[in-house]
Amino acid sequence: MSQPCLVPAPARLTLDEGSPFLLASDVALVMTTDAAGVADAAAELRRLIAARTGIHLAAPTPANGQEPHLRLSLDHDGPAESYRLRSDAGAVHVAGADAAGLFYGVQTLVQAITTDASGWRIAAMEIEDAPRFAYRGVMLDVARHFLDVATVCGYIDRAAGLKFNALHLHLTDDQGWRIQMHSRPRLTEKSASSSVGADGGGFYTHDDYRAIVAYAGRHHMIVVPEIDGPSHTHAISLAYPELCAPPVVSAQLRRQSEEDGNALPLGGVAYEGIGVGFSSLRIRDEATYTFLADVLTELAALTPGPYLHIGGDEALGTDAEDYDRYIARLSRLVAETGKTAIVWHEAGVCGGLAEGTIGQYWGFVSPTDGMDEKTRGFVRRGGRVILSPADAIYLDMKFDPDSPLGLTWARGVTSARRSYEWEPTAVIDGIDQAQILGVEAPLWSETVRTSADIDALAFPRIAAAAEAAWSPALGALPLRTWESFRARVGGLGPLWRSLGIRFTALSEIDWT
Ligand code: TNX
Repeated sequence: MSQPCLVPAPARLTLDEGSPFLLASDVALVMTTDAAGVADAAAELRRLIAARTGIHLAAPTPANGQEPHLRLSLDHDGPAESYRLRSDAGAVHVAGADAAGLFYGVQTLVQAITTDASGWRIAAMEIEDAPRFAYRGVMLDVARHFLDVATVCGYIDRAAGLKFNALHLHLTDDQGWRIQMHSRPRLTEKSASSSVGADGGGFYTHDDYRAIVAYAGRHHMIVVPEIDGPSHTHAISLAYPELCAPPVVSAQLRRQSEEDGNALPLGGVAYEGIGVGFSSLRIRDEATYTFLADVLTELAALTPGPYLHIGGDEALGTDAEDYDRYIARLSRLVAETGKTAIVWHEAGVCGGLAEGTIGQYWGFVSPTDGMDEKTRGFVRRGGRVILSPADAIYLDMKFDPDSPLGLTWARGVTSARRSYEWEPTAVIDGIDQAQILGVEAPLWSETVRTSADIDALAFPRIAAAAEAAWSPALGALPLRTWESFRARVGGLGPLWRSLGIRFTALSEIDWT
């Protein structure tokens, strides 16, 4: 019996000699409790088994000793989000420490289904598994191109299946504002219809956003909304020009706009190019903070998760003192809403940064330009760090030089191997396991328009990010090696296909 292909690699896996469990339509699905979350986990299991095997299991029943059965329970004694899975010829038992743990155990069970001439089977084994990091994120940029609710929910399905638990939505940028604000209706009336490449726009109503939050919640994911500033704010100027400083149009931005035929981001003109850093809010004007307080308060009320992201990246046209002033005000505004701020790493050395602010690092696996020093600033202020090393897990980097999808600024084409072979505790000196809140894989959407584009860029490299976020350290287990990963991911091809994931069949991966 070949090894089951599990991604992310579980913390402990012991294969038994015994006969496998045979999965067929006579298998009972047993729930030992109807506690919250168990019925959802059972529904997820039935859905996934039907997709993978075509077998439609009967609705779950209370335990009655009948075999063969799949049993779901909530009696695992382990940390948050952990689970235990035991399988033999008679039964498969998944026990969660909580509803999230049970959900993750179900994902593992489905990955473990293999097939041969005699049918569908699950190897006899025992797994004890728990996440390494508490925050395991993916990010979608819905600003450069708007992505509709169905597309976002499709990505939630995919990410939750890899045990991610946070969806960061980059809701605002120069090219568009994507969320309705009752306090500031002009934002979606004036600032939401543009995108990179003039592909049209869009925005989420409150109900749309609530639908995403609820869908994420059923998949044990929080939503982390981002309102970027003080730069990446040109779209705001279309609705509230009085809040925005004149754009800093560099020679480079001018050249680029000529090359790709985009209008310069001048007053009242939508920006549909891919330049960054030219826009800024008016940092010394109180009206700016009245606006931001309205927006953050409304967004906080819509968002059950504990975080609001305030951007802070690439403020190229903002001087250091003004930048500091903005970050100080915003990180405190977020604290006033009862949430914790997350901010890109540039803000780590700002004097006024609120205590406990979380920093998100987007430099390389080997830091350059003092980005490591900035990131250590968050820890000095009692905050922790989310790692998104761009040359490893920016999923919008090209996987193939000849594909129109993807960018190349983070050290060119990013192979799956480069996505995989990095260790979170080795990125920034002085930032260790305890200071790392987690790992997040962003997907910026300059070149992304559709769900198929997302799949092609994200899969399979998203699996490498999942493993960095969930599994023990690189090299700490026989499974935590590139050779093991390329075989395990390869084994997921049939499952991904059955779920409609249009992954890129990179030649580095050992597809089966
Ligand atoms: C950098 S890294 C950005 C985004 C771009 C992305 C493209 C960071 C925080 N900002 O504005 O969309 O590169 O890869």
